[in-house]
Amino acid sequence: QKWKQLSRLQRSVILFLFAALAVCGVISYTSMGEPWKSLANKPLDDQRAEPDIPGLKLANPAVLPAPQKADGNLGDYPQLSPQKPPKLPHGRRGPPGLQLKPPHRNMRLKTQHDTSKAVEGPVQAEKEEKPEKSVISWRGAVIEPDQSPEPPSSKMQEAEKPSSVEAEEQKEPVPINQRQLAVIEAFRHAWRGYKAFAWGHDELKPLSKSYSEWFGLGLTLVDALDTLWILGLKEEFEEARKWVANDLVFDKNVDVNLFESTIRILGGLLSTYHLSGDSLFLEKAKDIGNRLMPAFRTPSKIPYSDVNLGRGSAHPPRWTSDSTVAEVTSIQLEFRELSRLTGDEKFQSAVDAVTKHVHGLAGKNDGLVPMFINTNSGQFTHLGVYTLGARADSYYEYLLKQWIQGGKKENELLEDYMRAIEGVKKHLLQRSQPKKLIFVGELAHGHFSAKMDHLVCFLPGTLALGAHNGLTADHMKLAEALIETCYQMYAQVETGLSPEIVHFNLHAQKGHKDVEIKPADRHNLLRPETVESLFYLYRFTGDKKYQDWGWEILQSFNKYTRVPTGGYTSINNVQSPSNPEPRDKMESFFLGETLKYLFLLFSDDIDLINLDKFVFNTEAHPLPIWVPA
Ligand code: DMJ
Repeated sequence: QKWKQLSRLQRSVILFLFAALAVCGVISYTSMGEPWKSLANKPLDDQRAEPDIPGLKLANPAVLPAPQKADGNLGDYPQLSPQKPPKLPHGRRGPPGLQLKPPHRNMRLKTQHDTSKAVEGPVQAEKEEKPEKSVISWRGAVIEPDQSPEPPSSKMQEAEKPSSVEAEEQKEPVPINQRQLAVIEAFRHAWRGYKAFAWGHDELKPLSKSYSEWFGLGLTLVDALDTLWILGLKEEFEEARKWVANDLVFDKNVDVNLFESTIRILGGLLSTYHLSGDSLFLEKAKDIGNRLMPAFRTPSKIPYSDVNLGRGSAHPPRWTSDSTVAEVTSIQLEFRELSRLTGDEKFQSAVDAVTKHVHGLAGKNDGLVPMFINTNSGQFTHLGVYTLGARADSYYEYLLKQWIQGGKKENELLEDYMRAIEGVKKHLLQRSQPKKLIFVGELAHGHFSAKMDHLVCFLPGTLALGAHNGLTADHMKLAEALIETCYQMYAQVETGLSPEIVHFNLHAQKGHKDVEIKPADRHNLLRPETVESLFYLYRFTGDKKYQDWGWEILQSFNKYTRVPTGGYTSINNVQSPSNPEPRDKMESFFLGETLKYLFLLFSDDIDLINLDKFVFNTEAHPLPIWVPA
């Protein structure tokens, strides 16, 4: 009525004002754009003096996803149906302002469809958003300037305190697709063998229908706990839980390797605690964590490689007083998380001292580290050899991942990571012939070697994770190039499976492929690194070729490593499809990592272990990213 009473002129003025306001709104919205993208796309050197970028927001707080429901016909692999492209997380924000939800005590297994508990949706959560803080940048990375690290004890209060807010988003369940079902089928087949012939022992020997012991701690079972949870295998999980409750005992006169037991057992228990909320797993994690601490009692505080869990004594390997660099620098995510959960600072203090010491150590070559470190002197030894493969690999991975875990505040970690990647670019990258694949070689006393371990294939995933977290976009480009190379390490081989080590051809020769394999290197241990990187690349790009490559790899595993009576086996000869020479051993990381990453790679649900909320340890056990203070 009032509108009708206005004169034509008055109406025109009002309409004009509305139109002007709308235009201003559109202009200011589009000019804001996505500030982290423009930052990330600048060349590295241009980014050093990047001004503050207000409004830039980093990691989302951790929340705990419900497990996937797994059912359906597992017996065959029907024709693949096209999948919807994933919602890419680049521009996506999780519900901000939510607290880290401590898992419920005695929580029962939940399925994705179990939404009976109160949940806070994104709209409500939006209201709780804290005012955003300004950021500074360092060589292409974004850093929160005013958040000093908190002592673990106060974080523990936060982690253990029950929260009134359920930190779960209410969302439509994403159905399990055919490729995921094929992974579940493979897992069940492997589990069947383990259960029948190796239950409670470290590794299945599927051909001899027996087992091998390494630490005598049910390694495969513990390593596989969170995979069972993520794949939604409830019955198997309950059975395994019972074994942990009744039979997993660490008070044993047994020598274990500090690194291996940390990443596989401590890491596996911590992530299972976070996913399931069952305090049994935290209790077990505390127990083994305490028993591993004697390893740090060395003159230099660089830990020994071996610890006796029952006796509380530790020692280096018999032939040396050196430890491996990757081993002493890739236990940090787990020990830091244990401190946060228990409130006991000693775990974090011990590993942070190692990180700090290595940060300041001489003997690096443009951020690249040697492979050994002496536990008496604390100095690097065997100087002059640099690799991203065995004995150094996860040093680089944990620099980035600790930085992410801690909320991107610990600048020295980032500094070392960025410097190391520059070192890789400067000293270790080369192109092969004929396909001109970019690969990561090795440097020995100034001489380049075109050798690349399969282990190096963790790098594309790590680079992509860094780029996703605001680091320079050329890391993503390198990640894309390197994952192509890792894929070719499978595709160019007769069985479609990568050998342990390849040598790349630097010169084109008639009839030769890029990849050469020496007889001593042609085994395959069911390793995860390539499918791990495929998972990250797919999550961050949505390019389905990465899923297709992973699918090819799964089929090759099924064709050449599957043992009919249950389980999968390492093989000796990836170049012989007629006789790949089974080794009669299923490594625990096949269940802990390889099949888990394949399952996640085939999923289009970015909340199935959301990478803005969780960071995977080097054994594929997801740990929460700490909530910024
Ligand atoms: C695993 O134990 C871990 O991924 C580690 O970082 C490297 N070796 C194996 C898998 O290849």
